[in-house]
Amino acid sequence: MNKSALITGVTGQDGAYLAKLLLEKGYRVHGLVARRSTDTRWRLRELGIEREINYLDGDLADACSVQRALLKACPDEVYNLGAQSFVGSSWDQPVTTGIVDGLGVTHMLEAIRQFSPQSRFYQASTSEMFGLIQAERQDESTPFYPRSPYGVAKLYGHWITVNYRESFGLHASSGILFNHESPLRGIEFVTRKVTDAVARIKLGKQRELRLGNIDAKRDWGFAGDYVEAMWLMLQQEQADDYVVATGVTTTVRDMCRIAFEYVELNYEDHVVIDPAFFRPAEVEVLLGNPGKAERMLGWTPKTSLESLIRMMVDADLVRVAKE
Ligand code: NAP
Ligand code: F7E
Repeated sequence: MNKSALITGVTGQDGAYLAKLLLEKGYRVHGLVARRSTDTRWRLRELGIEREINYLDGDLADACSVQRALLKACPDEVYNLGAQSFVGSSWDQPVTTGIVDGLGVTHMLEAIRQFSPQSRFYQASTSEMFGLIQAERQDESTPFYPRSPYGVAKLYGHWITVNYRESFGLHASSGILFNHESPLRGIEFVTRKVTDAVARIKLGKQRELRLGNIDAKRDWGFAGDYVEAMWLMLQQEQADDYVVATGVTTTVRDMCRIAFEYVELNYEDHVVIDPAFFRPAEVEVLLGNPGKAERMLGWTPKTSLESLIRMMVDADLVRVAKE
């Protein structure tokens, strides 16, 4: 019999790529979708899978809705990707971020414990938990030091996942994923903000790009590669925690240079530094060590930052030209 999966955050970047991967593997895919007044399925449409998902109404902040969705889906695997995922907004909406990204994980785990303890569980943890880094290269044993309400909420989500695994024997794994991007990335995140602006500037629809701290460094990978690591974690006999990263870190400045140079422009002619985009507390540098994922899961990143940025600029050139 084919396996089934419940994905929270199925309309997000990772949810869309993961749904596609699981559908290709023959899974029946259920997606928890919170009620919104606007259409949020554009990513699933772009991947051509909008009609292949069974949508279940529910919000991670609402424990009853999560339980109901789990009972309807009876999934072999649950991927908890739903979150308020934008670090910048987490200072403006700290309580919502805490409820959805922190307590929402407990809602999922508690529903699994009570109604579906055989379901395997994946928690979308994050390199933001390392924040003010305590080691030059961060791995599974590096102490955490979050620097935003988002990072703090996700740290709760991470530890409650570990705790339910140790307390109740649930097959619950936490993927500590470093930044991963794609043409389906939300426009508020810096890579997509840059590639969208590059396309607009190239096509004469915009002149400047306003950014914050371009000296920040990130370990950027491709979302399509990273969802494979999520799936691999749930195929292991034992649940565990894994860092997923490329092992290469780059400044926002150099990422801009790559994007602008691809269309024969110079970023220095267009980027304007705007204090409005600086954060109350910054994560200056992140650099992951994916050694454990490589050894235990046989996972390696396949996409360089250069090809990722080229892929994103190409997609944005097509989108902007169509407007
Ligand atoms: P994303 O594009 O922002 O998607 C987030 C998803 O969560 C959307 O489908 C959103 O639904 C849904 N959601 C938001 N609030 C919800 C609620 N209250 N109840 C149910 N669903 C809700 O994020 P992503 O980049 O795909 O990331 C997926 C997960 O990985 C997130 O948990 C994120 O924090 C984590 N993560 C991401 C990265 C990264 O670099 N991308 C790295 C590490 C960890 P709507 O579309 O309706 O808003
Ligand atoms: O910022 C700097 C900003 O918003 C990256 C989420 O997926 O990855 C993501 O969080 C860096 C930061 O991603 C602008 O200050 C400069 O240093 O693209 P971002 P993030 O905050 O790293 C982690 C792993 C997650 O878990 C999150 O869910 O870029 N930066 N100027 C800027 N950032 C933005 N957004 N906009 C700017 O204008």
